[in-house]
Amino acid sequence: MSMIQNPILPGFHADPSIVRVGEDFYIATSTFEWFPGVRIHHSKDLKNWRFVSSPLTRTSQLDMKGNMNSGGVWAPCLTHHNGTFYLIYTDVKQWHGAYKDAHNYLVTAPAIEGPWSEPVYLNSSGFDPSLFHDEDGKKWLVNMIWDYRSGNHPFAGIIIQEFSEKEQKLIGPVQNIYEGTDIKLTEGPHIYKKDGWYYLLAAEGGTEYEHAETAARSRSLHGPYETDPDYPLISSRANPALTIQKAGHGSLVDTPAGEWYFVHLGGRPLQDKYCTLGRETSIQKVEWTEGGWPRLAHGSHFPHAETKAPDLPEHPFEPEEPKDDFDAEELRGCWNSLRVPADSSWCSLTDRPGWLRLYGRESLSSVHHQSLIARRQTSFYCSFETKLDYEPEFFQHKAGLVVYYDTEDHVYLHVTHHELKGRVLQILRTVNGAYEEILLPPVRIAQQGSIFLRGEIHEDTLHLFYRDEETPQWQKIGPELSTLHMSDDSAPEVRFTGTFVGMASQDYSGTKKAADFDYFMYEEKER
Ligand code: 6LW
Repeated sequence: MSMIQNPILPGFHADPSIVRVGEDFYIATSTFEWFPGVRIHHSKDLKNWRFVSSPLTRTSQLDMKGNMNSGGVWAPCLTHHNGTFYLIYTDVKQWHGAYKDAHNYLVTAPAIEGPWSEPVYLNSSGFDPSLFHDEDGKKWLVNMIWDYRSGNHPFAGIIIQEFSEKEQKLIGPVQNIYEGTDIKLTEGPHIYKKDGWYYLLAAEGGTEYEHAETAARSRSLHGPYETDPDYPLISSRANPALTIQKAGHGSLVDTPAGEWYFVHLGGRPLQDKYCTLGRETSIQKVEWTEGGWPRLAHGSHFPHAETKAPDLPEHPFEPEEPKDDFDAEELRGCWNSLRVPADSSWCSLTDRPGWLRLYGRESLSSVHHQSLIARRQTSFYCSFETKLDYEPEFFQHKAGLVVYYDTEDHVYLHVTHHELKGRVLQILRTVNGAYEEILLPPVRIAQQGSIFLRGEIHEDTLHLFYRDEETPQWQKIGPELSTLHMSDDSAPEVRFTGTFVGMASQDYSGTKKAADFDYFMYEEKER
């Protein structure tokens, strides 16, 4: 029997929304403050997945300049109807404390690769918006709603409102259709119609170790919705032995032959707590009871680390090349920037052909104009390296290799200038927003020529290395560092992304000094 190994999308890929179009499956996942917005993966067998598109590529669709960490694109919803893809998404500007500010939008496209439309503004009443296409042709926006009157626990249920395609706006009354169960914090809704029932699936319990997904149903879209008497459908609650923790928020899909699957988020903790890879996407086979409720096919509420594959021909894709030589004119799909697009004002593959040039801008703690390009860490065992041409003239010129969670937590091995030593290497680390220089004094290096920088991650440890053109062997630099602070679970406030590795460049003087990267190699290792 063929099995699917979880997670199917390793590394930070949270809040999966799945849709089938004919024989093709697509999953859209959240991207938060990373640009471009929303990642879509494609599969033909639910087992093998490849990245296919990121719809939000322009600031007219998504401008996250100034957005707080873990704001931006939360839980998107991807659907397909009459030859058109519909993507509903939130841009969360601010969400800590009593002040909530999230805006919901719709974009559409004739094909998954685009072109994706300009956005239609929908509402700002809550987050996790999704779209339901009813059989009568009407479309309904479904989202969790904040109760702005009620302080710290402002989750007030799931609302629906009609979306008029003709008028391109929401019309008619807002109706609260479901207040959730005693697990509380009901969010992430998706509605499905099956055998005359409207099924409402919603996430509950907050997106950490208490997370869960609950099903409810009604004969009418407008309710009343009855909760599955055996809820939740899935949760890792109270079972720390499970490989996949935090199981919850997800969505349902069927195969052409009528087999059902639930894709959901989950985290794999290090030391029983720290999910440095963020919340990843897993899949479980689902069966329906005679009474018409969905159940995990293996017969419990707990996520399994593998699930039975559907009866579909296997369809593997070419694996991604570990080394990116930056020879193309556009960045590969694995690369991301912070909050705004990687445009030619700071990021170029053509100003020095064959190299990625980053014009230095603000610090790694800026929520506005960072020159940083990074990719997800997708394995607990990996290495990454780059070759850098950079001639700093001032201590506020920096460029190098970064391991980045957010502005509060990152590690930076970089080349900079020291008044007495000239060109030096330095390691900066920020833990929970507190900044420290790990390497004091900085290490003097060759004053000319390329510098090679490397990192190796083994579970919760990070080692850094360098060499120059004259020395073929890597030299270790700095102490062994812990990666645990670069996780969802290590900050005082809940946060949602995961660890990235990449390249960055700063020039606080405003003159945009260039740093040139010849390649970036990311390799996964056996344990
Ligand atoms: C997601 C929502 C949630 O939109 O976390 O805690 C958000 N709740 O469902 C980020 O994944």
